[in-house]
Amino acid sequence: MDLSLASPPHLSFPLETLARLTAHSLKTTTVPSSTVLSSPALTVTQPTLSGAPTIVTYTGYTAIGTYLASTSTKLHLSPSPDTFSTLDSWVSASFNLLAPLLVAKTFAPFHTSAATQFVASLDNHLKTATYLTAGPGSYADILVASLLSVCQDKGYTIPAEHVNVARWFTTVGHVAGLKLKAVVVEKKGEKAAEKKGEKEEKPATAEASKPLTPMADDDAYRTSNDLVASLAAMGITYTIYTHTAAFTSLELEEFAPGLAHTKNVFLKDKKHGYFLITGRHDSDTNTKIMIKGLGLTGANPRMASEDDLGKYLGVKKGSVGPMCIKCDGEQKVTFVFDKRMMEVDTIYSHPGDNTVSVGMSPKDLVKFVETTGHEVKFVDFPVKGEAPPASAKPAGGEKKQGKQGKQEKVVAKKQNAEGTLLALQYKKMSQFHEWYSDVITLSEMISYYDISGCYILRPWAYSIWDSIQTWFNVQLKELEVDNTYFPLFVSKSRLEKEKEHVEGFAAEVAWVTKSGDGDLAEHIAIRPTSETIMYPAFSDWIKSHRDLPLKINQWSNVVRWEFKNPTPFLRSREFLWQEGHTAHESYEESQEMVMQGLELYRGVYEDLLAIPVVQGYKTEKERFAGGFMTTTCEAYIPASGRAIQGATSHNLGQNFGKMFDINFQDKEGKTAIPWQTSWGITTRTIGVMVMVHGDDTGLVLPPRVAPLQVVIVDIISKKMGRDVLEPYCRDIAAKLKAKGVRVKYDDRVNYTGGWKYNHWEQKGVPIRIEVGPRDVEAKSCRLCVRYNGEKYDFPVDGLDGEIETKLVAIQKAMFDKVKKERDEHMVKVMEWKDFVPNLEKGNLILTPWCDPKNEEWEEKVKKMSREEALAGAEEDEKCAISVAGKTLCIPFDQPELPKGTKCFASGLEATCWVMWGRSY
Ligand code: 86X
Repeated sequence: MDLSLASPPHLSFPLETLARLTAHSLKTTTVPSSTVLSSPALTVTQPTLSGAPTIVTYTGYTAIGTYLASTSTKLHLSPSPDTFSTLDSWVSASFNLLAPLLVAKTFAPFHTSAATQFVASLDNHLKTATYLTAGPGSYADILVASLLSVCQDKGYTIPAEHVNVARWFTTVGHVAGLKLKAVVVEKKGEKAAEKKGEKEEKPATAEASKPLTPMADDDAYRTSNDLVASLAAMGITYTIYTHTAAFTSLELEEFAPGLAHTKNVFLKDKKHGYFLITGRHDSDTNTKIMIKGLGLTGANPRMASEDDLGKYLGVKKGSVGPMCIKCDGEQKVTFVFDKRMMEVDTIYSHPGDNTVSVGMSPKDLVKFVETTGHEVKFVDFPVKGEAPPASAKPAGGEKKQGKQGKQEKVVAKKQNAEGTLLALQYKKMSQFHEWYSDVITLSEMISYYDISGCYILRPWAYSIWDSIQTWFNVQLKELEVDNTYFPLFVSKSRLEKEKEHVEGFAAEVAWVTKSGDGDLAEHIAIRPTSETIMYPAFSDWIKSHRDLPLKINQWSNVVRWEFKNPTPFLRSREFLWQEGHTAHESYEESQEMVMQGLELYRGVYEDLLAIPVVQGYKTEKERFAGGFMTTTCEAYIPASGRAIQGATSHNLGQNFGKMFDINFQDKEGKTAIPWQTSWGITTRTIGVMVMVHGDDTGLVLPPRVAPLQVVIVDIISKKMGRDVLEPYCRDIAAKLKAKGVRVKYDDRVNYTGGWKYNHWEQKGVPIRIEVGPRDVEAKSCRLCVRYNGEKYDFPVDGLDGEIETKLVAIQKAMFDKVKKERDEHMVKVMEWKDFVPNLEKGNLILTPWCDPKNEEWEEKVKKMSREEALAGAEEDEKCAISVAGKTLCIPFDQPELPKGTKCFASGLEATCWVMWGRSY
């Protein structure tokens, strides 16, 4: 299967140029200067071992890929169809946007602005992904990085704020073995000061994460650094990279994600002497595990002093690496090596200098250590956050809990050296976008995927969708709407039958054009919505007034190939939804259905997700063009000051009936066209919930949709162990479960209590119950409320009742809290001059309006507000969402409109109040 949008693009740029440019940027030593590239096929003159050159010709992307592969042994190319289809959008976007810059002799502002637009979207993508497609060596990464490198050669500077691009750029160059020139990170000097409106201070991490940059001249370094010189002497293959001083392996991870670094600890033990432990950055190089592993009796090693560090390893604090063992001529130090190290291809460590990282195979590293006369002692250190091996003592616990046989791999969350979970790195109010990404990943709702705009909904997210579905299905039964399922595919002729419907959407339709190698005679679209799929069946099914009303619903996925910035849940290329479609005898009946549909959506937002919405009509400009009238639920996200369309319910009138020949014999025997409705709500709901309720600690879930409503965590100590705490906690859990509370006793022994608190807070569980020795003695427990941090003790007797009422109270309080916030941001504006200042404050604005059908003035307001707003600030690059004010709806609930009130924009007589805002 092949989506036409993702099939090899018809580049507006000649392949010849691509080949030339790509070659140009590949300054690897293995590329001979005699390389000849021509088009449309690519001809490469390659030296052979015997010295006689061979000429190889390839075509298309394969050519470039193969060529790139031939220039580097480290390139991991996987030319599967998948790789091809996923790279194309990035490659074609880079070409289209960078092309003017690549061919320009001198730069005009528009040259760089197109490139910067591209770099901004790249940066945005790389905020949440390490690479463009699946892995480090994908064609997309290499081609795009190569093109950027050419732009740089020509003098283009990647704007300093795009630190993600900078990091990715060097990493790709690095991993792929390409010698890409480092990104010049512009110093924030006068230029920045010139900019109006002080921009946010660059976060400290942006400064710190100066990426790895290849050594300008490794020959010089090789001779100046003894350790590296000895590698060369031993014939060990290695690579050297420079970076700003890195004091921890965590920093290195930031510089170059995806690479394996060492983490080194130098210890002194009174009885057993000195130890240098070299572990993988993501291992738990716990000394207790080392002691067990090496069978050291009576050992109690401590961190060695800085003096000792200098004396035995010849380095300063922060620069220790395994190669420093060479200094220990007297063999005083035991070298301990993490077994997991052997799993990686290349391991990076400091050669006694923490501005440099040297990469080599772990086998070579072992060989190096052995030639210094040290025996390498291997220890089986666990992955950080994973259960320690059976032989080790579990954190805080007494009983051993080894998983004999298969060792389960747990993906480690971000943790610090002590193994405690790291908090969110961003603040909701100051770095909303980054915060959001952190919350949805750390709460285990979302995993990223290698196709832009597509995300994995993990159980924690899907479960919320599940509870929305469960509730919704009950309501549908009540309304006598039946569930159905229609095919995913739609033929071209059907899709295009109703012109107005597809108009304006055509670019978003994804097509299947092939099966296997063969082209399909008729291209098949993937449903962006199902009107055109369902209504031909309606035409078959509806013959008489007795067949009406017809009320069906479908839960499904739909695909809309959006080009606007994708955001998990809010705007994804594939999403899940419910779409209701009904047909009725009369307009009145259809209109009743429209309102019933909309009322269900209010229920989902307000009653389940605890998010207030404003219900209303869309204006002529904003309604669904294929129908006749659109109603909507509009939500508000205080942290971004933006509104978001929550769900819509349409009265389709008789448009579709006419186009799809749907008609029936009415009660008088006359032929009539039914009145239709359609209504939908999507997984966007989950994103809105995260944005509205989440806080600086992570997700905050309203009890009604929380996968777990209560989590029980016990505090094990010497004073009271598992034997007492476990039955106590299980008893509480059973009592709550009996009342229908979704409860879990977190009985894991390999995590500390503190870790668990943090974990479940990040996941947003409404109530945590803590049980410690004092609680057991008092026959009580401690309740901690997630949304407001409230903590109180409660007796176990009667706890089930307390929890039940508390969950209801939390649900209500969460709604009240955000409603108050929303209401504080709802203002009335009577005159144009107050409009943009209120948009700037992130307000929802009610204005008197001349006419819901006055599209001309609506467009004018949008345009004028954008211009006025941009004069004072910069367009929000990160979210690529507009600063213009849009109409959100004409609220059903209309304030009084005194006679003679004028429209705030046109000055004409006002007929209604309209709600405006910046929106998603
Ligand atoms: C509009 C209308 C309607 C049923 C709903 O809003 C609720 C559930 N459908 C959907 N719409 C399109 O019609 C549409 C059509 C194409 Cl071809 C497309 F590519 C994207 C679309 N997006 C929205």
